[in-house]
Amino acid sequence: MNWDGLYASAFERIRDNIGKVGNVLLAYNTNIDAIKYLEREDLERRIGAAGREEVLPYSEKLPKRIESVPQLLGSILWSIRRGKAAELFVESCSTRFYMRRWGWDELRMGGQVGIMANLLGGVYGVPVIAHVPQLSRLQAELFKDGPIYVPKVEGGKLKLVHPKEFKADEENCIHYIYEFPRGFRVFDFEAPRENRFIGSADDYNTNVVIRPEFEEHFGEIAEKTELAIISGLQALTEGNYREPFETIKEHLDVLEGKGIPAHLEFAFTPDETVRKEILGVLGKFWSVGLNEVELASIMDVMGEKTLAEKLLAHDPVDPIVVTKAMLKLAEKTGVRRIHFHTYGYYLALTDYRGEFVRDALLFAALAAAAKAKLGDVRNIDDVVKAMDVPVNEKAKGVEEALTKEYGMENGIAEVNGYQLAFIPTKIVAKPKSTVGIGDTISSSAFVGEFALR
Ligand code: 8BR
Repeated sequence: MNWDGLYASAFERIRDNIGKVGNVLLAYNTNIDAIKYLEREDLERRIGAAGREEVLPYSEKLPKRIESVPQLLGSILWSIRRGKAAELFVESCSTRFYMRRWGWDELRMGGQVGIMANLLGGVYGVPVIAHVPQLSRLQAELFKDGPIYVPKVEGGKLKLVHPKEFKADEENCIHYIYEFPRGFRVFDFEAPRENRFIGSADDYNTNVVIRPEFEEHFGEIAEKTELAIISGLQALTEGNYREPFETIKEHLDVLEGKGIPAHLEFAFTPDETVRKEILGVLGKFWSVGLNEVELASIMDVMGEKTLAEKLLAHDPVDPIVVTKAMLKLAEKTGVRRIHFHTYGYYLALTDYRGEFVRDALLFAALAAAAKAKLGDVRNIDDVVKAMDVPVNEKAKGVEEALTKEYGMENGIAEVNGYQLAFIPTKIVAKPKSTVGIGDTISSSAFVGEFALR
């Protein structure tokens, strides 16, 4: 297969047609990521000042949430000792103030909506309407220039303005990211691999607080919308999901009623009750995007334990198992498109047919590779700079398995009344950044598909 030829032509056609795509509604999560690169002396001094005996117990067992400075420092140590990521909600305002004074080395756009708004609006020039739970000055500055809009109501009238023009001086939703490299030492501990601990000083995204403009004027916002991408439901828990879920269901009904295709970006959702609720509304979506861990977690709540285990048993992930899981999900929920991505390849199962589905996946993989290679993608022409990244060799076996099992040709097969599209991805050997790659992949493929229709 001449994948590089297909890559090049998919990119060109999407670049030439992406200008046709109208407003994309993005809801609900946007925040500020504040990155702090940990330093040994600084951290040891802080632990000493907070009291070593107070701090150390939390490096053995994480608290449920952070209510004090020793809990914060202990949780950071917990991550360092294991080389594992963890994320906790920071409850106390004095600890939030402590983090704020500790400071950061870098600020980045956070939350799937924020990341996708900057990619679609700021890089591709596709107009987006974004839900930003709180628009502080710091948050506004993280938006790129371009056709990115937030709804603003003035004198009862709805206007669309760039986030920098919103000027409402709202609260900061900051996710403090404490990063450490492999081999990082504090006292006698040494990090077995690089990772991060995240303390979320954010009451809005964690509860999916929906802005009044979106509660009161959603019909009008939807009127201006051509496509929608929904994300951020992963933060909900059994304790807080009911209220936002009511509004979200209303929003989905409005979108469905107007025939606006909506994509759900299904990030890992630790709470099982919430995962079941999401499964219950999946049929209202046109499309869903997920990786192997997320697909396995859905199989789990569908009672498909064997499939869930098999999904996580092989590297690269067994594509026949993935296809079976996607079929189960599509048949159970009625969702029309499932986009699966893993390290090395993507699949899309759709209840409609056409090479444009595969070509949109190729565009997304090129965008992901460009992001990994360059760190920041400034405009759509930067995406093509990833053409020289080689197509993943390991995906050859995946392609062969799909050809043998389903008679796949040119990355397309017919399976149980659905079309299955496959592509091998381009993998950057030494990525500059992998933050937000999943969001880049899903939004590029979804929007790319509609550019080709
Ligand atoms: P998730 O965080 O949603 O799993 O998305 C990450 C995706 O990024 C993976 O599925 C993989 O396809 C892609 N990816 C990663 Br991780 N590293 C990459 C790299 N170095 N080059 C290209 N794609 C990469």
